Amino acid sequence: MTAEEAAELVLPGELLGVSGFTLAGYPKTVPEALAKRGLRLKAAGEDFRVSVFSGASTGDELDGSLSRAGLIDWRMPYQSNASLRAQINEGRVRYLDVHLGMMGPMVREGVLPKPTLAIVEAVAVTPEGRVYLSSSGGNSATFLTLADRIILEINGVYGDAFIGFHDTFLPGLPPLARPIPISNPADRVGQEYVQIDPKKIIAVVHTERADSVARFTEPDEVSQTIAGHILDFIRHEQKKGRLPEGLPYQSGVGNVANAVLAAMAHDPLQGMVNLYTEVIQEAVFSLLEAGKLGVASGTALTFSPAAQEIFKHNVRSWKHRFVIRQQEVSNHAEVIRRLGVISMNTALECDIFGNVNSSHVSGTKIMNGIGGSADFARNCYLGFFMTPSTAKNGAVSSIVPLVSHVDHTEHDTQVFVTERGIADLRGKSPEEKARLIIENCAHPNFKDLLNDYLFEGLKESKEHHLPVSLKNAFDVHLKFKETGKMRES
Ligand code: 0RQ
Repeated sequence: MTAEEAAELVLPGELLGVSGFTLAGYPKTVPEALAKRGLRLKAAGEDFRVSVFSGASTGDELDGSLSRAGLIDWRMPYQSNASLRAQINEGRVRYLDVHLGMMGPMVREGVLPKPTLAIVEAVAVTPEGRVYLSSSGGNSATFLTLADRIILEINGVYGDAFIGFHDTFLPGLPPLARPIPISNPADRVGQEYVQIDPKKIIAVVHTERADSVARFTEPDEVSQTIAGHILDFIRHEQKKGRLPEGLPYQSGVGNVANAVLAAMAHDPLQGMVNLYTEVIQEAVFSLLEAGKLGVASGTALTFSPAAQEIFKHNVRSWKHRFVIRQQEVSNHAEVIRRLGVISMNTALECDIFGNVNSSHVSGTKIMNGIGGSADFARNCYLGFFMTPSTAKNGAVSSIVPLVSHVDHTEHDTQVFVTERGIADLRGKSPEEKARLIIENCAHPNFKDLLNDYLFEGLKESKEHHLPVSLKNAFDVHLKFKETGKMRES
């Protein structure tokens, strides 16, 4: 049926379980039609809102159009859309920011309600109810299995050649959970499709629309410098015998993450690279071109339309290099720890004691969410948090006395990296960490301020373990709030 007809089947107040992870594989035309329907109903004086569970962030066609129409009541577990972000920060959308690897189990355990309607993008569906997902795994298998009604958007841009990338496996729940049999990023342990009861399908809508992922831009100088520090550090650790060669990488969202993969592709000393990650970004192409990609296992292929064309063109020869999993498996603590993943994620700010804020600007305004960063940071073999040393054209230091919101505690972080240098925090006391982070990672414009803070902290906490000065901890944040900069120039 048409997207408009399918949108008429959505009930007021219901919980939608949608496909999509970091702008890959989300339904497009049904959400847009639903937004239009919602606006019409609102104009007629009717209240029409829905709640949306997804894998992670979806495109503007979904999160953007539904939020602008004022339709979203409750949203989980991750977003990156400007309109939706504004509504969350205005308190108009109830947003819960949870670990991406935990969302599916929480729904299946009954801790969170099960979606009543699944709206999922797929490449194909068979009469027996085999659903072949498109460019992301996300939580789609969970939503398709639990929802009573299903709308499928069959997207023609992918073509049948896309079938075969997915490995759909859902671990058991305690007390029946068994080890997940993945001991190599390339291991396939499930099926290429999600099996559903075809009687649950209430609509099939055909579309022909690419994921709206922004074009990959060449890494800037700061990102390249950060990438260089990371690669040098990895080499150093391997030489010292503390880091086995060949461990797989997880790389987070954004420019710096892309820059690291690009740097690996161009580095003559770099051998084959395997990824056990959640988002597979476009930079993976540079590894493929350099003949250095072993296998990339993730839950989303986040490629711009131009990159999707290249991917389609090469899809048959590249198939054995990619595995798309459900996010519950790509982000599973057990597998990440077994494989010994090297994890690289971006921070908004890091403090001198080793805590990291990835999600809330000035402690209050959501940016995107914690995403899967903690699934990896907590369980990895070696973990980096990277950030440019300043933000907002130098007005803000990304290294602060105390983070204004904590996503990753000092107990879960290992190595901080800025363009200024690298701080290996492993095996260091709180004071040693503080001195190292200020010396190696902070921007010179903020070093004296941070050293002054540490001095105060050491004075204030004479007989305490952690040299935190409670009196001055948030001075720089308050200054930023009042003046738009963390210090007078
Ligand atoms: O603001 O948009 O107004 O210009 O924050 O910063 O430099 O564009 O950073 O796109 O690399 O994203 C942490 C958000 C970085 C991302 C974060 C302002 C800055 C800008 C964005 P403007 P950039 P990136 C795998 C892992 C959490 C989830 C995660 C993220 C905006 O990486 O969401 O890691 N991570 N998942 O100006 C005030 C500071 C600031 C600051 C930056 N210290 N104070 N503002 N900004 N630093 C993927 C998934 O899990 C799905």
